[in-house]
Amino acid sequence: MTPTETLATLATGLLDGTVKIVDCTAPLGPDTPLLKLPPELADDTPKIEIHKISEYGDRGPFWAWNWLKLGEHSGTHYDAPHHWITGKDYPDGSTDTIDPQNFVAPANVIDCSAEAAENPDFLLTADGVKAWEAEHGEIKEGEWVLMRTDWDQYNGSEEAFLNADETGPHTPGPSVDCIEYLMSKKALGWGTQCIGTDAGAAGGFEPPFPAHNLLHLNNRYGLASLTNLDKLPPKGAILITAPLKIVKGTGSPIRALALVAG
Ligand code: 23J
Ligand code: MN
Repeated sequence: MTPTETLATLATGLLDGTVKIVDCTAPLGPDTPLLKLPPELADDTPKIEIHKISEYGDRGPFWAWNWLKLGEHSGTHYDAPHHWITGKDYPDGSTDTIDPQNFVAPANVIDCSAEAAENPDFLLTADGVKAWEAEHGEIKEGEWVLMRTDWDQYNGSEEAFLNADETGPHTPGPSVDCIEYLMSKKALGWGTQCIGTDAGAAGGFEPPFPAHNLLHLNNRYGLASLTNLDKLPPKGAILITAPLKIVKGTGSPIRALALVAG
């Protein structure tokens, strides 16, 4: 098939509904859960504010519009290499300089929902990824790897979503060797359904926050607070994840969309 024919086939599938769009995005608003860091570190991303400018009234009779107050790392969002010290010097590492070819890519979805239900501190390891590959096929260069935990079921409550107690947050994520392995496979990046790409306990790992550290060291990307991964096949979905073109941005809320065969 020529590329033109490939796109024509896709166009037909989009129009006749045999290619479906799954929305992998959480609602973005005042109730969106936000990250909490230990007290000695700044985490003053404000709660999202949506301010009405006017709504068809005296202040603008024919239109409605709002202005927003929100942090880059709010809700379903994209982590750019510039977010982490290990990725700070990439000239193509901020939201305005990443090659947009990277914003549409195949997704591998690793189902860890049973393990996460059993143990909120569950870590996916390199061996776990290799076992998944033995069943579903190899992860290839330039593809996303998404950790399905069904954690989106808690997204409506910040307390449940962060799942913190006096010992810190308890949310699933990747082990250090998991991300090392994915970088050796030249994956495009790593996505999760939790507040960030790293596990809740990852501040105490070596290196701390290995998903952030190693993804961005390798000029690769992260996705957080994804939803509806239970509606994606293990392989075969195409993920669209375009950050806003924020000048020198370290990340951005996104509308994460998956194309799936319906
Ligand atoms: C800063 C420090 C630690 C973390 C994060 C940000 C995120 O999760 C994020 O949104 O990138 S863990
Ligand atoms: Mn982030």
